[in-house]
Amino acid sequence: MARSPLLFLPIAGTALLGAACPLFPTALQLVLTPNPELNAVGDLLGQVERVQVIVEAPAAGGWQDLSGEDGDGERADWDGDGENEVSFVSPAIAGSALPVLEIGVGRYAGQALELRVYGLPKEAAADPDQAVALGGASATCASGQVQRVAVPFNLKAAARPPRVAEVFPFAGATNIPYNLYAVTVVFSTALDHQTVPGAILLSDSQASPVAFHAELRDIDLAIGDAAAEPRTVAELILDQVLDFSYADLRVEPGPVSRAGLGFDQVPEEPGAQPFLSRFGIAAELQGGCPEGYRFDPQNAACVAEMGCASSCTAGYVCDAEAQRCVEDCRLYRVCADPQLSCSDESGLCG
Ligand SMILES: [Ca+2]
Ligand SMILES: [Ca+2]
Repeated sequence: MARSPLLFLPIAGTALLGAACPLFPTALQLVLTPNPELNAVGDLLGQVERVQVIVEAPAAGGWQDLSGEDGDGERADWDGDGENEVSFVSPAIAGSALPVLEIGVGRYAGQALELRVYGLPKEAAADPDQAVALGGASATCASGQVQRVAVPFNLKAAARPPRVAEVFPFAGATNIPYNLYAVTVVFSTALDHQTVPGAILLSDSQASPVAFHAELRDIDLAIGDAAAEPRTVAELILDQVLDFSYADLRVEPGPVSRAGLGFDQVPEEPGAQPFLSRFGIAAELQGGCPEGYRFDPQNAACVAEMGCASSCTAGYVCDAEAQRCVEDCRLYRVCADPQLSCSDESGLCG
């Protein structure tokens, strides 16, 4: 039997490995590690059929030093940077655990290898653009060692239940103007618009409904050269002034994403949870609209400025340039656009 550098071992086989002689004297074992705050192993298994690993050569010149150990790997310029990488694709995942991926390192012992891991959906070609899950690691394996590496591996936003990514005014804002023009809700992905309106509720301090009409639109959030990330925005245009002390915004489970997934604000809790925010309202305005708002003379109302410094919900970070909350790339460790790298400090791709 030909030796393949890429093996797929069930998690349950871990104990056996310690006793057995590894197939490759120098190898990396990638342990795919979902973040439970985003998705459970079962969520990934429901959508990921195969795993594609793309290994970046540590130095220019490609993979000629690998001496044939690329085995089943396919050399190609997978990220379009003019240099070849090697891609390995797993067989279809069977069982109830994510596979451990073993890669023979050969002469690259002692050198840092950059690995990108893609979760391919059913019937998809081995193409990173089709991936529904993403992860990556940088790993160095000493000669003669078998090195285990935990690899963050999570479903991409469009493949997870939709939730609220950001809201304007900021969730929990305490001094919003009584003549606010609108409350804006930005969802984590694009939704089926028909499923949205009835799910959004706004109520006053007496729990009575606040009158508004919703306008829905989709925006594309482009990060680098990667495929744009579509999101649905619901603008709740207020039909009354806010003459009470606070207002409660509630987004109930109900909206469904384009991928057919139902809303859930808290993935780590079983069942679907709503999004909740209470806004405190200023009865009087001293000197016009407060900071963070601008006056709109046409509607004689204060409009919340879209800015993200303090508005991002869990799992998002503020991209000051785009003035948007974007997904924290540290959840994947890599960026959807392979030309960009994820900053450990900011969680932004750059
Ligand atoms: Ca390349
Ligand atoms: Ca939940």
